[in-house]
Amino acid sequence: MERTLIILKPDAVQRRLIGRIIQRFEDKGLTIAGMRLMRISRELAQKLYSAHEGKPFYPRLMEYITSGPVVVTVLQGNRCIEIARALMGKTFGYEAAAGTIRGDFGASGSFNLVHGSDSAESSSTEIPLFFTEQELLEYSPASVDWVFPKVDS
Ligand code: IDP
Ligand code: MG
Repeated sequence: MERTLIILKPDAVQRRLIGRIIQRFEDKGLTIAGMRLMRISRELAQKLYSAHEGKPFYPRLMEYITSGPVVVTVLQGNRCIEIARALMGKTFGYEAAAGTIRGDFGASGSFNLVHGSDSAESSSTEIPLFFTEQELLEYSPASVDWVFPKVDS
C-alpha cells in the first residue's frame, strides 16, 4: 500500500489542533504507520524543502518549520498521497476550500498547518528523512477491507 509523509507544522501544535487534524485522516480510513513529536533542525528542514531553496519565501519557510515542535506521521492506504492532499486543501487557508484542513483551520498566507508529500517520488525521499523502516509498523486495522476493498476500481 502507498505511504505518505504528513507533518503537523508548528502552528498546528501551538494551536492544539493535533487531535482534530489527525482525526480527519483517521476518519477517511488512512492508517497511521508511524508517528513522532519532534523539533525539526535546520539541517533537516533544508533537506525537506530543498526544492524551494532560492525562492523568495524560503528563509521564512525555514524559520516557520523550525520554530517549534511538530508531529510527523506516516499514513498508509491506497492512493493515500492524493487522498491526503485533497483533505489538506490548497496551500493557504484563504484559498483552500471549506471542508479541507487548511480551509477550515487556517486563514494565513504563510502558516498552513500541514505538510503532505505531493507525489510517490517525494514520499519516497521524505519518509526516510524522518523514519527508519523498523519504525514504520505494518499492520491491518480490522476496518481496512471495508475502506479499501480487495477488488476495487
Ligand atoms: P504545499 O505545502 O501545498 O505542497 P508548496 O508550494 O510545496 O506547497 O510549498 C511548501 C511550503 O512552503 C508551503 O506549505 C508553505 O508553508 C510555504 N510556502 C509556499 N509558498 C509560499 C509563499 O508564497 N509564501 C510563504 N510561504 C510559502
Ligand atoms: Mg509541496
